[in-house]
Amino acid sequence: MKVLYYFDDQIGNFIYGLGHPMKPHRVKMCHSLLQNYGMLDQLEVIDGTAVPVTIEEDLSYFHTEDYIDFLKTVTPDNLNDYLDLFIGFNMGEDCPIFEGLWDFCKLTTSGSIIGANAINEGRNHIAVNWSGGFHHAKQQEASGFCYINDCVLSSLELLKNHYRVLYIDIDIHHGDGVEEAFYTTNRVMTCSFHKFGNYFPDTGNFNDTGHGIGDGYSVNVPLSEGMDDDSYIMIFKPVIATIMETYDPEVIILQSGADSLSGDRLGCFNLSIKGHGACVEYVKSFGKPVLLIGGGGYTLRNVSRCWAYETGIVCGRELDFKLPDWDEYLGYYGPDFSLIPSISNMENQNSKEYLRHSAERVVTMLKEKVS
Ligand code: VJV
Ligand code: CA
Ligand code: ZN
Repeated sequence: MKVLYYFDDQIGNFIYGLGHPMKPHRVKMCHSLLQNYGMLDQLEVIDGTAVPVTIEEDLSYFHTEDYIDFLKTVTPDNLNDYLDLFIGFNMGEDCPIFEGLWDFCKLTTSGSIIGANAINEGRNHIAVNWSGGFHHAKQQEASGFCYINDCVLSSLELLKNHYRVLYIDIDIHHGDGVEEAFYTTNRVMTCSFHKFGNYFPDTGNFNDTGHGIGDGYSVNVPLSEGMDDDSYIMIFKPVIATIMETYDPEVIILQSGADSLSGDRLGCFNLSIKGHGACVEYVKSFGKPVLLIGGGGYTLRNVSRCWAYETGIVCGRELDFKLPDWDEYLGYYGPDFSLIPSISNMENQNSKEYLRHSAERVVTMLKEKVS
């Protein structure tokens, strides 16, 4: 069974705005690497021509009609006619109205919904959408570069055929929109690892564990800057292993935001692509169906390499350390021109004691509340 891989060539052309850190072009750079590594034959590739005819209805399973109508209607040219809504729906510098926004929302979200649907129908065991992962979007509000929450929508799609869905989030930011959507249910467990303390969106502390029958089913691992591979895996493994034991999900969504990598323009962790990929490998090792989606990642040359490497991982293929030297974007990858660039020498502000204690705390909470 091949891995399903969603990519649409149009996505690379959308521009949030001059100087805006979110650059959809990174998805195209990743695709180019996959192509030049000869990976596309190993994948079942689908594109935006597969966008479901019901996509607008699908969006309304989470978002309100007013909000969807606004996104559908507003353009950079008519923006002034919608100023009240613009403010009410939290548009602005982080979430600008750009040319083609509605098409961008539909194209990126579709990849995650199609992937979830393919898993539901047993057509694929693993599905990938690097153009998804917009974990901050709320029911009727944009937030943190996110307009439509494909993480929530694909969870809802998976719930049609599965009783327990696990959502894991290794983006450096807290997956607040997904957590909020499923805060009071035990049918989707959310688990986010993130920088916490004076950092967007300022939520996701240990004690935020869910509410009502959902108590215990929101898992948060707040971290400080400088997380390196050893530290990350040291906390990731026991937390995920315990979730697999106690919750025993039938299917997993992994939001693999690449802003947790060393040298990210917005991030402050110090993970190598190997360390980031080790999380993907570990999640895959449980043998459950996985929907693998993108997210943050603002140093483009690292994002594309990371996601290409991780596509290799889910296909069971370790890509050559040396980048294909005919890649269209080869110039981005100097001076090393390797798949796995080295990390920085920044200080790790997470002590081993803090990490051990945090893992212990989360594991204890899970054993107490989840069964
Ligand atoms: O920290 C914030 C919010 C502010 C208000 C808006 N200004 C622009 C920034 C401070 C409080 N927003 C964060 C949002 C991070 C979103 C991360 C998304 C993901 O990776 O988790 C998932 C895809 C933030 N950090 C940095 C910026 N905004 C930022 C936005 C810009 C910018 C520079 C930095 C927007 C436009 C331009 N430059 C030109
Ligand atoms: Ca996260
Ligand atoms: Zn992020």
